[in-house]
Amino acid sequence: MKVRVIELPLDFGASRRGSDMGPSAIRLAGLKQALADIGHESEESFPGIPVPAQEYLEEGNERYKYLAPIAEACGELAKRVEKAVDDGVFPLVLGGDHSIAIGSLAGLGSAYKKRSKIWGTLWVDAHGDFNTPETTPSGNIHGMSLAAACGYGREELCSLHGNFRKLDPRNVALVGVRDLDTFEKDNMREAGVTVFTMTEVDRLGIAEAARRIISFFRERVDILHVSVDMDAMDPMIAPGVGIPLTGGFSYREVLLLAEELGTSKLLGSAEIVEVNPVLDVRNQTARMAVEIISRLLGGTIY
Ligand code: NNH
Ligand code: MN
Ligand code: MN
Ligand code: MN
Repeated sequence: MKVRVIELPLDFGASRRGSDMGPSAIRLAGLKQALADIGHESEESFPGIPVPAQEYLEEGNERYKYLAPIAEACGELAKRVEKAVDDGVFPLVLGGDHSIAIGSLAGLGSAYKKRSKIWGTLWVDAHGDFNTPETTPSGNIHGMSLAAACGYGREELCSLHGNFRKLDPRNVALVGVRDLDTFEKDNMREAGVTVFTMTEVDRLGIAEAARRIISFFRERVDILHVSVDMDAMDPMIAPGVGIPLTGGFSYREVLLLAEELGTSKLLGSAEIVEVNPVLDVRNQTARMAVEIISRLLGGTIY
């Protein structure tokens, strides 16, 4: 299968700078070779999506900072992701902070709607990213991206790339979650997303949790997107993220989950975000990202 790498080096959806360097760190960590090693040809989506530097932008409203430039870049990302599905290649989106998922999910929503395919999303993240401008504690749009794709939040984001709800929240599951804001939880309950908490992972073990996650999607959808925020991992293995939060996935847990997803035949697209080389140690987090991508795309140990 051909993989099309689509990069969106945008970091102003978050308050820590630096995730705009994520895509080049992931390339440097050997992405192309890793894909070739498991038998995938890869190509890049050229020319890159133009992104202004944060220093030259107006922050705008403090409840949804940098809304206009985020919407613009995400609109371009949505087109490219939709085109990749249309071209029959596997879209692999590299961020950037997690606000870029608004573009990926809009592109996928549009591509699958015209094919009448039912699709879902697995959100691998320490956070829910289910705030709205009313509930956000920070005004950072990376904390609102999943909500926007499910139709909650600013019109500019919800109606990006087509005036319809891109993703049905009943076909959304989150895993890795260990830090939700109070009112964000209310939003999630109202929307009806499913959360596999870290407590459940602890109780069941990752193998059984992965089995349940995969059957959740098998029962509901034709095709699955996975969006991986590197802060789902424990900071021991992924220190290069904006908000490192203790108690995340271990190296072996995340690779097992990725491998089970990779062999499930459900995956139609993937996205890796929040690799922040400014905060990283010897590019460790980008190398971890490459290992995760390799398993998601069907790479196995033997
Ligand atoms: N929930 C917080 C907010 O809305 C933090 C979100 N930060 C993330 N999300 N890194 O993945 O601002
Ligand atoms: Mn996130
Ligand atoms: Mn997060
Ligand atoms: Mn938080």
